[in-house]
Amino acid sequence: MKDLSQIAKKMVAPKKGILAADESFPTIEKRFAKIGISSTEENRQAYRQMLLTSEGYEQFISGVILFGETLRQKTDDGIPFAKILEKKGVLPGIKVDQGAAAMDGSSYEKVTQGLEGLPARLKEYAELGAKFTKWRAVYKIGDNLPTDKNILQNAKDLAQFAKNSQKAGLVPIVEPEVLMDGSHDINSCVEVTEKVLTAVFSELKKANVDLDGIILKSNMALPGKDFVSKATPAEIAKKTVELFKKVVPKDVPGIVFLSGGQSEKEATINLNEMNKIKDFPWELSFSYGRALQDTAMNIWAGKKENIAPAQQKFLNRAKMNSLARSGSYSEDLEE
Ligand code: 5MM
Repeated sequence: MKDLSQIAKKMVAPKKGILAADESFPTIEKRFAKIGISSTEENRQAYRQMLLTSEGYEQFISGVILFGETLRQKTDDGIPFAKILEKKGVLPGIKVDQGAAAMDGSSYEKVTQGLEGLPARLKEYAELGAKFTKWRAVYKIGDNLPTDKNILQNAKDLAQFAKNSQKAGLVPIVEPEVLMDGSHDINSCVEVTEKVLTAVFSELKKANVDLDGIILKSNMALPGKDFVSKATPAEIAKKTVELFKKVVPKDVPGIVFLSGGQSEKEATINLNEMNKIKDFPWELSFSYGRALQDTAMNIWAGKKENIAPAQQKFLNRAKMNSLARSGSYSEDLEE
């Protein structure tokens, strides 16, 4: 357990955050479609190679969440991606859920899949060099949604995932994501997130998961994408920290945010605003996917000649978020 707690602390080390590069096949296909390239194994390897072999991001990034395929892939020179990360002192992690499926045939609510055969997969991932794992559950806010039944089922499964990961010597990133989809206000997001996190921590406790050996990955308190107005960074920060203080035990070493559809800058500004508050017991960090990759991916666009400028953009985004870890970011520092 001491090892798990040390890894967890390293994952949320000051000034650093986690890159989420664990897009599943359907998600990477969607992202690549936007830049006009097809999701072939070759393109996925080339893209992840561009990101993972970038120089200098290890100053700002403590770990990378990979997709199963990527953990088994190598650079053009035959070096496994996990080794590239290891050499940089960056922890390799792995998404172990197998996506979300409709709950009881309902098209509205989803339950994350992947518990079957999980111990065997975890063993293999640890052998391939993974140090941590991730499992994401998703909740949509709507009329009477999410239901208690859905919240409970996802919480139980997150706890089983976390317990199994710890047994395999891997630090679980527990990710219940309340989606930004919809026209709800920020208070509805606070209410649902609080309910979801309460259920998650209750199930983690029942499953005897060691809280100092997990990382929580959460959404921020935000109004829905289609709500009439945006919230200010100060309001987002205040409401998010207040809600965490009610439900996240202080033994948890860190909370990392997903960006969930915020722009790159919004995600950085909001994290910065949170870290200005300072009065909380955990590290508050980032584990962004889109908010670390969007510009870099657009510039790369599948072309070799764009690798260097794309890497530069990735490095810059990682640096801006690193500054936000201590509340030292300001927009005039942007390139
Ligand atoms: C990178 O996206 C991850 C994988 O999602 P799928 O299983 O749907 O392909 C996702 O879990 C991600 O780690 C988090 O949601 C954070 O990503 P964003 O883009 O929200 O920061």
